[in-house]
Amino acid sequence: MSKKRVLSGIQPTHDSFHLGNYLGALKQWVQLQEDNDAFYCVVDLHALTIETDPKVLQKRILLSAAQLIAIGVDPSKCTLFIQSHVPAHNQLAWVLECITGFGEAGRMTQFKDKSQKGGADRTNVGLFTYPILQAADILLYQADFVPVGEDQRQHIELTRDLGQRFNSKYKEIFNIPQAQIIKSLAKINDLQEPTAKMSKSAASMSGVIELLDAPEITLKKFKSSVTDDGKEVKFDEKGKPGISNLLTIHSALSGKSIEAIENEFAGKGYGDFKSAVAEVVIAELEPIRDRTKQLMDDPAELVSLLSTGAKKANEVASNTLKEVYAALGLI
Ligand code: AQP
Repeated sequence: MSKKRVLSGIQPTHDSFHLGNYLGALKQWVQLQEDNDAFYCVVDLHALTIETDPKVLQKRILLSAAQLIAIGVDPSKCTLFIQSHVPAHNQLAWVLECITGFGEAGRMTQFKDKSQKGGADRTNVGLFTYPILQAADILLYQADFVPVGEDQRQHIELTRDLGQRFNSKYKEIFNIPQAQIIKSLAKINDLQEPTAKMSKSAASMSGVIELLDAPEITLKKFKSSVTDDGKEVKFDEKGKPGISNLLTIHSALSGKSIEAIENEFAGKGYGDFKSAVAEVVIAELEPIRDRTKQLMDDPAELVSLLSTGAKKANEVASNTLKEVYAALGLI
C-alpha cells in the first residue's frame, strides 16, 4: 500500500513555540513521519502578516526549524522546508484567490478575531488572504491528512471547498485533504485565562508555556496559574477550566489517565498538583531546549538541511502547479 501524504506548517511568529503548538500539532508531526510521506514547513510567508524586524524574523525562522528538529521532526524521515523556498505556494494561492468569494474569505473567524484585535489600521490584506495561501500550501502536495489544532478546523474546511471547487470547475487535480485533530489535545488553554487558547501572540506571556523557557520560569508560570476557589483536582471543563487544562497537559505528557491523576491528588491541595504538572512539563522540555541551543550553534548546517528539503518540496509542488496552469488554459 502506498504511503499517505501528510502536510502541516507552523508560523515563525515568536522565538519559541508553546505547549499548545507542541501538544496540539507538533507531537503528531513526529509520530506521523514514521508511516507516512510527510511534508512539514515553517510558513515564513504567513508570518509576514505581522510586521517584524527582518533580523528578528530571520532568527525566528531558524529557531523554528531548530525546534522542530529538536522535538523529533527528522529530515531523513520527512521533507522539512521553508515555505518561501518554494515559489509555487504563492503562485497557486493567486489561482485559488480567483475562485474564492469575498464573503467566504470574510467569514474566517481567525481573520475576524485578529483584525478586531489589531484594529482596521493594522489589518493588512495578507491577513485576509492568509487562509487561501494556507489552502495552497496543502493542496500543492496532494495531502491526505493535515495534523492541526482545533483553531485550524475552519481553514481546512475552506481548503477542502477550494480543492473541490477547482476540481469540478476545471479538472480533477487536487486530492481533498482531511484535518487530523486529536480532540483531547486540540485546544490547550492559556494558564492565566483558562478559557482562551494558548497563543504565541497573547498579550501577556505569563500564561503561555514556551518550549524554550528556562525551567524556573516554567515552574513559576504553573505555580501562578489561574484555577478556582475549590480544592478538588477533578476534570470539569465548564466548572474548573484551569484544573481541567492542567490535567490534560499532565495526562498528555505523563501518559497517565486523567482518572489516575485525579486519584493521585485526591485530598492534596492545588499547590502540590501544580508543582507536579510543572515537573512533568520541565522533564519533557529540557532536552528540547538543549538540543535547540546546540542546533542554533551551527546555522549553516540547518540551512543546508532545509535546502535539501526545499529541493524535494519544489519537485512535488511544481508538478501540481504545472497541471493547474494547463487546466486553466494558461500557455
Ligand atoms: N492552544 C493550542 N492548542 C492546540 N493546538 C494549537 N495550535 C496553536 N495553538 C494551539 C496549533 O499549532 C499549530 C501551529 O500554529 P501556528 O503557529 O501556525 O498558528 P496559530 O494557530 O495561529 O498558533 P498561535 O500560537 O495562536 O500563533 P499566532 O498567535 O501567531 O497566531 C497549528 O496546527 C495550530 O492548530
